[in-house]
Amino acid sequence: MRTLSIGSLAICVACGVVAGSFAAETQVVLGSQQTVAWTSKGKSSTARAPLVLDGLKTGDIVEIQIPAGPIPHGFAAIKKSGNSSTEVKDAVLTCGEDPKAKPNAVLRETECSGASKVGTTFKGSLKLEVLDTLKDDLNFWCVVHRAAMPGIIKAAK
Ligand SMILES: [Cu+2]
Repeated sequence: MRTLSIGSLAICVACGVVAGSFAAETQVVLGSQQTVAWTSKGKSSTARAPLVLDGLKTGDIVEIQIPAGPIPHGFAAIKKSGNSSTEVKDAVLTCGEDPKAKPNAVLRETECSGASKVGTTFKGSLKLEVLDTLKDDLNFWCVVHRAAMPGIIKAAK
């Protein structure tokens, strides 16, 4: 009994040290199954007001979650030019891509057990790690609902 409690204490101390030094955070973005919107931390996107994810640091994770349901969604980075937007591929290093091929990438897809989910509709989770190249705002949208479902990823200032 005594040996057990000492062992538990040692484990707790080690966990505290690990938790304290590991600062990366995950911001979860949900593709709503009630309406055409991204939601995160109680906020929702609209066609006129993008969902804003801010304070992102190198190593943080943006996790796009799309639950099973009637409304399909997907994630793609976009570039804005005046009133129009176009999907861009150079901003996200996707599964299986050589980092040297995309020196301008600001996000990296992780958990690559299959084909990349970037730019496609999917159900489940897409995790994107913030790279140290993220300085400028990165705009994104849903590949299905496009301009009706915008978002912005902002680096910590
Ligand atoms: Cu959508």
